[in-house]
Amino acid sequence: MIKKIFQKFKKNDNLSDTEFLENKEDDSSYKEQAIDTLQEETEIHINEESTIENNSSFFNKLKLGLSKTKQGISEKIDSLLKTYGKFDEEFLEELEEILITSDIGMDTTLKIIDKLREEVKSRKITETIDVKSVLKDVIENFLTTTDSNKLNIDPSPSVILVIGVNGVGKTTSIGKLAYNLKSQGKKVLLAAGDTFRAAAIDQLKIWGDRTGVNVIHHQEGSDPAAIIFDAIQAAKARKIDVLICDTAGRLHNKKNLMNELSKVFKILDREYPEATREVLLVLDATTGQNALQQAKTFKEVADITGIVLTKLDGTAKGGVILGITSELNIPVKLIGVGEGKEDLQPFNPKDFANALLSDN
Ligand SMILES: Nc1nc2c(ncn2[C@@H]2O[C@H](COP(=O)(O)OP(=O)(O)OP(=O)(O)O)[C@@H](O)[C@H]2O)c(=O)[nH]1
Ligand SMILES: [Mg+2]
Repeated sequence: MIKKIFQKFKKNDNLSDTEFLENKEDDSSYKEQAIDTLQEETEIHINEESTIENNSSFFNKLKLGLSKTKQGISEKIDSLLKTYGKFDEEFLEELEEILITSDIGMDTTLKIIDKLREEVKSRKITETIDVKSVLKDVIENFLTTTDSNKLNIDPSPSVILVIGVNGVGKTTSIGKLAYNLKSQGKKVLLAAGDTFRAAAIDQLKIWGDRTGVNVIHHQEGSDPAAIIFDAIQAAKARKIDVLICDTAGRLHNKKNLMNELSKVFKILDREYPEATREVLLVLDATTGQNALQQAKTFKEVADITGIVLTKLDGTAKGGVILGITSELNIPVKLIGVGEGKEDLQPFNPKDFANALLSDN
């Protein structure tokens, strides 16, 4: 192995293998340099490979993650398109039923139907076969809000506060996000702001170990605002690009939860005003219309800048995403499609509409 490494350096030395090895075998600094270079090259190679793999598998993974929701919407729409030749009010009524049962919600469904009717008329479409692409456009439009879907972490430093009720997937999403940002070369730090349960702190520490990211934590029951304070100081001292803060989802009551959040916001305002701020509300797609209700409640107390919609892989209720974006005008920024560290994807309205209504 060492010989192989040395051969990489031999090019510049004009020596035979044996001479080279004899000269260099006991030169430890040379050895270290050679090993470092080889490791670096291997890493670059692995990263290149995984980027290529990610690009080609990205859309497939999204489709796979959405397979249950697709079964609920896409397959039913396809069979409807086959049954009805003509685009008429009866067709629209059937479509309305499919959308409502996919958890898109009544209000949003009616708006989608109205928009579809309008678009079909203006594009002079009469055959149902041509309706699918119009519906894709309409859905993409409903998923698009005035704010960008891109995670707002530039310029550095930035802080991401992750909020949401218990069990929705906050800590898991933080772990995945830390992995994702670190892979992009960012310096990431985590703050264990959920002090309500000891297990919550341990869970974040496990993600920290898994992703090689440090976690600032105190003990169970300590003041979350104090942890956020310490984490901000650490982030400044260590020149961290992105500080991600976990928060409790479960407290004795809603009032306590909201008070705790407002204390955390005060610390952020006072101690880290220069940081680009992102407040992500995590919602569990499997809870359907309940997720919409949670979003409305949190919106009253927090300036939510984006939504992370988790567990899309385990539900046929992914349609709720349309209700959330169109009713609240908050962009979905990330979606969770599994429990692994790579199962968090950036959200893009066009890709999502295409994956949802794709033919296979
Ligand atoms: N299938 C699937 N499971 C997920 C996803 N995201 C999170 N989970 C699972 O959901 C469960 C709850 O996730 P947590 O990250 O602990 O949720 P939390 O919001 O931090 O919960 P609390 O700390 O109790 O407030 C865990 O078993 C996760 O593995 C996802 O995108 N897909
Ligand atoms: Mg948690």
